[in-house]
Amino acid sequence: LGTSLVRINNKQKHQQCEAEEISASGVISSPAQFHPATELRIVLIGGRRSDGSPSGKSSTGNFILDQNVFDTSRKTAQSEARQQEVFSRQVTVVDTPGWRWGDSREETPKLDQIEIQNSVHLCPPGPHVFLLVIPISLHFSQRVKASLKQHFELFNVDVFSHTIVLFTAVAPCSDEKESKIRRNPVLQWILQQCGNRKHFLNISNGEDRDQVKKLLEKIETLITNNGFRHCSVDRSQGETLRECFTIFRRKQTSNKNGKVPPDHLRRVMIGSSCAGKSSTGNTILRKNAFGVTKSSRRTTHSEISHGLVEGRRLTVVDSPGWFYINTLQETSEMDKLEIENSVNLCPPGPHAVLLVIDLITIMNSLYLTSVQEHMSLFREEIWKHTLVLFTYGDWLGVKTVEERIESDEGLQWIVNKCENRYHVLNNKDHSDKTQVKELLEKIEEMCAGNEDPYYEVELDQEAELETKRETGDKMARRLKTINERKTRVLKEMI
Ligand SMILES: Nc1nc2c(ncn2[C@@H]2O[C@H](COP(=O)(O)OP(=O)(O)OP(=O)(O)O)[C@@H](O)[C@H]2O)c(=O)[nH]1
Ligand SMILES: [Mg+2]
Repeated sequence: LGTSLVRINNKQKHQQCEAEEISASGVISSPAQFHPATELRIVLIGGRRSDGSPSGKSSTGNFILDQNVFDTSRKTAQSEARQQEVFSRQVTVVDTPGWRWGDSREETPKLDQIEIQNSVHLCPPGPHVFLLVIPISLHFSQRVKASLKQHFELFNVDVFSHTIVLFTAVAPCSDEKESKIRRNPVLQWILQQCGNRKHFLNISNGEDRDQVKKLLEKIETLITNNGFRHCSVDRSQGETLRECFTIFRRKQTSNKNGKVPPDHLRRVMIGSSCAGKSSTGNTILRKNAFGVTKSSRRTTHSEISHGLVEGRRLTVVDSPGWFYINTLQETSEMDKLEIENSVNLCPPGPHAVLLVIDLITIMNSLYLTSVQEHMSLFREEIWKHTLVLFTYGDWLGVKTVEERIESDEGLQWIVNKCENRYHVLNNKDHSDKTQVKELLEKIEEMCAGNEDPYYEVELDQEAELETKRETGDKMARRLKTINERKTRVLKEMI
């Protein structure tokens, strides 16, 4: 996206907003006052012929902007925005990939569809006009009509009411061409949908700038008729599209080990009680997925949640904590079962185990032993997939985390055991998106370095644990009934 995003300077943006505010409030009532517009935002759309030859959107873009800014030597794969001053207007043109004129939307590659959808987000706050670029020599069949309808649905807005049909040709417009348009029912249908707005562009005559001037004037008339409104654009859709892009790009680019990083990361959080496991899950998923300890609210069961973050599909498992200096024996059987079972909730196994440790508790020998013993609920190789996640980053003060680790032997042991993988989070700061992004990158690096990308779970163990848990649950229910009965009897006696 980086290259395709056009930087519109703030002043222009400001002017634009002002113009739109004024027009929206109706202060400017006469079209003459608005004409000519100071800024025009144009999206070029259209198809390709079945032999793959283009309809000329990129050439049209270059023609309008009077600059060779769009590459016409190859198929446009990405929507791109370019800006120039043309006839005293600041004109932004967005070029898009074309679909094949007769193809149904399903036949158009998904990435092209996303690129087409994204075009409207490249000219914020939204395009004034869509130019449907049609080479006059094209044969228009009923299939083309269906294809056009389906591809127009890619946009949320009523595209037709913002569209001008732009007939391109390599010769001047002739009567013969005019009559071809009149005779072709599909072309007539398209023109009707677009309120009969059309323009001819002889792209072989670059000298004739008057053609462009007239086009800009037609666009301005359209803007006036549309009540000076540009197409409204759903910003949240723009964000979702960017996430989709990242997923696609990541699929295409291999990481440095030649492995493709998993686009679906599974991770489990393990740690002592109140270390901030549930909060960490919420920070990563950017939502309140897990209940956070307030007074006595602690996590009692392993829970799973999902999300789409930084272009990755994430599965996060939260688990109950143990009292921080408990030996394994001192932790209740139910809690042990839940912790053990956490990794089974995301088969075939987690890519990362986040050993959550808060930076406010001193890692004394009891705490360290407790961590070691509770980690032994899993196979030794769990350490290869473990990253120390320090919470309470806001409590570090002027110290760096490295200084903190150096000053604490217990922490040193744990960080060494995890081959120096650690990350600091401040779960109270939801605005800092980079802390999660960096964590995801560290996890990917760990996956890439590991022979097995994830800690494989033993499926029969899951069934075994489930049976144990059910027995535990039954026992707990029985104890609860007995206790309730005892309480009732006692009350009656009293
Ligand atoms: N200041 C600060 N507070 C945090 C941070 N992370 C968590 N907390 C607070 O620490 C408390 C415990 O957080 P939880 O996320 O519930 O801890 P947990 O590990 O899930 O606890 P259990 O479910 O009992 O095992 C809550 O009051 C959080 O708001 C952090 O980075 N900074
Ligand atoms: Mg919790």
